[in-house]
Amino acid sequence: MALVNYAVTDRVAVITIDNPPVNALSPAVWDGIDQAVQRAVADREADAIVLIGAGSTFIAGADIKVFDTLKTKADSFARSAGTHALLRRMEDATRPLVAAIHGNALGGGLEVAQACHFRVATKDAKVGQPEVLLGIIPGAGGTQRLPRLAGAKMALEMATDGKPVPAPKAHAAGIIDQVVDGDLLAGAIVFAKAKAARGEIRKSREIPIPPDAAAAALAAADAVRASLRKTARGLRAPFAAVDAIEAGLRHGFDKGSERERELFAECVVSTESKALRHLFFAEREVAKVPDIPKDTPTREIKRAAVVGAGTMGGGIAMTYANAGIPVLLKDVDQAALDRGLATIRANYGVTMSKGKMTEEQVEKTMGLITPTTSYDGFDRVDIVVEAVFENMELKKATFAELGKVTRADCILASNSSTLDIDEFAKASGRPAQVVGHHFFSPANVMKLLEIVRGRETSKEVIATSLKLAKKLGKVGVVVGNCFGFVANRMLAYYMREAYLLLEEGASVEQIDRVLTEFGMPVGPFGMQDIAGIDVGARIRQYLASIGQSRAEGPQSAVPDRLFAMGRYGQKTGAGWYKYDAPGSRNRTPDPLIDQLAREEAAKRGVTRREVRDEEIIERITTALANEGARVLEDGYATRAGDIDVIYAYGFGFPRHTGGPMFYAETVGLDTVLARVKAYRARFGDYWQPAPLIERLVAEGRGLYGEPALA
Ligand code: 3H9
Repeated sequence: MALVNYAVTDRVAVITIDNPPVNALSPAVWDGIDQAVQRAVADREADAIVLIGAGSTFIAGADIKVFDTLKTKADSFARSAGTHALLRRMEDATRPLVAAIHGNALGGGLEVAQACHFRVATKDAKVGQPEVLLGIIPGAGGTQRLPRLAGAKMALEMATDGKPVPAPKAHAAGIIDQVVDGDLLAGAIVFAKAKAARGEIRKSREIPIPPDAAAAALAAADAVRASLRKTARGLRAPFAAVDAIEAGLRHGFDKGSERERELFAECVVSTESKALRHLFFAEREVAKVPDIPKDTPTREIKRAAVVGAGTMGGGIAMTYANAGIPVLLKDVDQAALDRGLATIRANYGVTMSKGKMTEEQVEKTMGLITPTTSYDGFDRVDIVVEAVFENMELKKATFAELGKVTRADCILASNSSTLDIDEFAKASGRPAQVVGHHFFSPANVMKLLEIVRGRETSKEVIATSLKLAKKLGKVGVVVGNCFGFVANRMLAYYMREAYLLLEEGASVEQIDRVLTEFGMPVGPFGMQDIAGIDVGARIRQYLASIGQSRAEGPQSAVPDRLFAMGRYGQKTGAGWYKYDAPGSRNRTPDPLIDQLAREEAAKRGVTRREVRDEEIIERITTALANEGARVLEDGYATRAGDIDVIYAYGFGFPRHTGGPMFYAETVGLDTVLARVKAYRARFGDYWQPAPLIERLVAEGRGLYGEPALA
């Protein structure tokens, strides 16, 4: 089969794009469409043309891999001339040209459809301009044709938030001309014939924008820019999309198209776009674990149980219920269960107040959660997620019980964030079934699931976990079983540097501000106040009891002093910040922290100084990358990209940097290495370059196999 096929049915030329899995527009597909449309125009047997996708979708966009071949802005600008001319040729077809959309028409896919004269779609189809999510803008006329079809307000929204729009909404907006019930191709042919009979052709680029609408649109563009300044700080692409739309509104289609090409060319070679494209593929790559073949058998998870109705357990139960999987929620006594359920209800209340769920949906979902204080019914579940306190003995005892009360094929997962899951495996008596399922707080919101592979975890359990993660709406990443796994092992270094910077003279507010300006949703101290200072302190106590610490180097005593004072963070009304009341998010700086930091600095003989914002970023990102490289070399993560995905989804590490490893590569591994050496000279031998980084720098290679950003 060719990539683009041509046939004539009932005097309608049907052009079918067949480039599995998503009909991405590779150069050959672009050419194929172009030639097929010209053939149809010349075909005496055809009165109209339908363009449709084979398989499960219309066109998911340009082939993203091709963007890597665009090395310079000038090259990209020059090449886009061809695409624009091609779409204009399509639009100039002398017979009605109808796009028939099912599945997705995204990015270039929607732009191809916009260059058709009409668009019909199935009810469940979606259309969108998600380019900004890849750090680019619609580059095939989308910033010019969409405002003419849908109005500038909707076009601005679609081009800056990147969210797909369902067909009925797109129909109401004018993007889709007809929603087809029943067979799409048959419906499209009827539609196309009717247009041919009336001799109707409508070129999107010629749809006029009345002067009053243009004035309102310009005001809308300003409003969008103002809101992007808050929500898209540090990003270029969303602003570029607004600029391109505005250029069309002010100067017409041709000048607007030229501006679109310039802005697209500028964006496609940007680090922002390279980083976002890297994450797009890294996110899909994580599902591929080298020794777990695609055909590894998996089990269906129809019923689940969660042990421990605390914050994490409750969030995990919600995650299962949200995915429609009935779940038992067990805790030791009714009071604990009542507290857990009250929190769950409150969380759903917030979802409801945001209009994301109706009361009926909440009741139905909560009905899937069955509270219990016993193990009754555990013999019927397919998976148990243990979410009791982070305490080795308690967890081992829980696994010993679970080994007895569940079926032999039931998966026993632990939500431990740090501890050795092989210990739980041993305690359960069924090590092949034991796996770590490390959710991130809040478990019902954060998209990451670290799937921790124990020494004896079976391949079937890993494959099932990956499939289950998808069903739960999570991105599952398989990691090895070391202390803290990947996310928290690296986080210990992030936090070490934050504490030390504090003692050296930076303030809590400065460090949090610098990290949020970098793009983190919350700084390290704000994050700890949310997660609970007690959690980290208890882990440190446990490690001290077995003679270990989480990261080499000086351990600041400030967090433990806060813990001793009962300052656990938001929940106690005080932590690194002061809060209006326990549970409140309204925070103010607390001079006490500075005093504690001074005392600890004096004890360690540290001279306080003014710390530059840049040093904060450099120290923290260098610590993360250096430890990430060790994680990689030790084999606890499969690829550098897996670490990037973990940090993007587990901690909200800014996507436009590509994750901590990709960021290190954009900074330059040689620079990272030089920094580690400089820190060693300045602070002590606990700073040691990761051997992997030393080797890669010596060989002139990058973390991704190649010099990644050549
Ligand atoms: C664009 O169009 C720019 C324009 O303005 C034109 C400028 C000139 N390219 O996600 P899945 C692969 S920018 C290449 O697992 P799902 C994907 O890597 C583009 N490959 O499936 C995976 O490969 P593998 C704008 C692509 O069902 C496989 O297809 N468009 C592309 O969960 C299956 O993907 C977008 O940003 C692509 N465009 O979700 C849409 N798309 O099997 C990007 C997918 O080897 N795509 N692949 O791992 C998506 O959002 C989702 O893939 C989609 C399907 C929702 C379509």
